[in-house]
Amino acid sequence: MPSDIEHGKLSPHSKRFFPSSRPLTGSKRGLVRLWLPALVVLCLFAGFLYMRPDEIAALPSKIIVVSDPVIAAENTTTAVVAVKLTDTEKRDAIVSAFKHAWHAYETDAMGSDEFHPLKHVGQNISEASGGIGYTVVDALDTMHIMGLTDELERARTWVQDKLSFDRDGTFSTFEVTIRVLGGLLSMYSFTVDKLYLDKAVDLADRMMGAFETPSGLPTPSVNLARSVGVPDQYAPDSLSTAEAATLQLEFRYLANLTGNTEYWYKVENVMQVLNKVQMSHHLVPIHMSLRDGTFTPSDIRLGSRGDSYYEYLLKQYLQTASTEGIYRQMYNDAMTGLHQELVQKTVPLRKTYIAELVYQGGAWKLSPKQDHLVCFLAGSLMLGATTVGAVKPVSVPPQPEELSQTGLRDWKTGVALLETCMNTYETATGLSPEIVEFKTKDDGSGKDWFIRGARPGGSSPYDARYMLRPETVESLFIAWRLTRFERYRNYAWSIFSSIEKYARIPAGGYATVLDVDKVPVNLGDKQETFFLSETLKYLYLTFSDADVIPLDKYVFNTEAHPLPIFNSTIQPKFTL
Ligand code: DMJ
Repeated sequence: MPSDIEHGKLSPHSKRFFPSSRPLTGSKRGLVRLWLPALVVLCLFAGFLYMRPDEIAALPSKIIVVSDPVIAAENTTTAVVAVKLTDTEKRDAIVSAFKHAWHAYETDAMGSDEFHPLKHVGQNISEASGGIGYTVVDALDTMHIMGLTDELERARTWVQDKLSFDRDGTFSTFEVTIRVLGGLLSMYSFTVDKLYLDKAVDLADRMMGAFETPSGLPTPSVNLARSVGVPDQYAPDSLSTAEAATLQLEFRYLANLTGNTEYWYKVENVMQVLNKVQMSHHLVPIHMSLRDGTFTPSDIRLGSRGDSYYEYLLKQYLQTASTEGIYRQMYNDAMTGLHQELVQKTVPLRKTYIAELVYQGGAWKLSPKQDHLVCFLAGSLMLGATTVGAVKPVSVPPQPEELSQTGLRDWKTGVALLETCMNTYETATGLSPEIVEFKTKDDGSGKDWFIRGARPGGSSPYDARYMLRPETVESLFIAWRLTRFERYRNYAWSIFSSIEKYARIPAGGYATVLDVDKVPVNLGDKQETFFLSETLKYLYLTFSDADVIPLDKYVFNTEAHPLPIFNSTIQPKFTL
């Protein structure tokens, strides 16, 4: 059904809202059918204003229709009107959750890389050498965005007085980049406080040794005190593809800030190496060789070790104001490969999911398994559709004629995948498992996914856990921003409510739910740092106004640290 209200105006073409100016000659029944729904909406709206006078100030200047014009042609959604942007009450509830998580960490483990909220203790990644501020730095910009000035001041003091990267231990090149370097750079972009830039430069300089390999691909780990790369002890030639290709936003932004081209060219070279060994479908196996930069025969997936390669193709293009066509091309090619090889539908209910290609016995075989991690792709596809896939300025929500054929394709897949991701939250706790498998045959049970190894009364398989992951709320945030459909806020709120109900520890902090289908829950003793940097930030932004970190001014790194879009002062070497 096409929208009757567009961008705050009643469409002049809408007979429903603007019946002909000729005198009405139809029957009374027809008249009632025309005006009754409008009257009901008006009464509800008046009632809303009466009940919530405080919200009047928060009303947007426009009334926004919430039916997806791209999907509407297929008649799958119902229009709902969203009447406000900031939802103060829900946003404040998310801030309270952040404080509950942060204060527990601050009390029991301040400065430790990781936090075990049940034991009330912290732990460093490299115990021998000391911590590098994983949790503190990962959480800084969320505090800044939420306006938590006291907490932020204390955290800044810790960064100033205690944070040191002179650590003679082994640290993941990828994790340190996305969490610590990304967090520092995001804070610098918001505050222009030199403390954060100086720390970022110190850290980046110590990481440069990771790129000293025959191929130029970085070693998976790095010793920060010695600035030397550390190969994997069991597979010294091997590196995860996503880990090599998820450093670029951070190092490129730092290069642009400082003028130090070395940061830029080291990570750009990784993309050149990757591009040289592209397969015909432009999807990437999850392992590479440090020696010669080729792919090692291995699984192909949008989940662990593959995911953010695709995310950063799009975001590298967006980061430099859509000027580097090479990334646009690589992204488009990869999304076409994705649709040809991996986009699948479940058999009973025809839900869209992203399968994996498992490498076995010398060949790739399709497997109907999907990590929770894959749910980032829903929002990524929608963001890509409205940028790379746009043929003219895109409305909110996007109109079909504004998108190219591939843009339309990606939008529809993103919307459908997000619904599937939400289906995986239909569990006893309302939380999604780490990994699901989709049914390829109808077993008559009315459900089209399951958790491998889960049996009634049996012990909980690893796949059944929810570890406070952000990917679905990340996609809901993007979907909300690009459409303003209340449906996405409702989904986000239901996930947040389940986290509150089942993952919150009354004494402080949040923990992993070990089995999403078991109530009462058993908790695993870890509050992941991405809960503070990603999950709660995306939830907060979903209930905030759209001009808080606007999507046309920032790219979020894969750990949800916003980095500004900029016009590069550095001449790229990797071009079309
Ligand atoms: C985060 O550390 C990042 O989003 C990363 O890209 C993969 N997943 C975790 C959170 O689930």
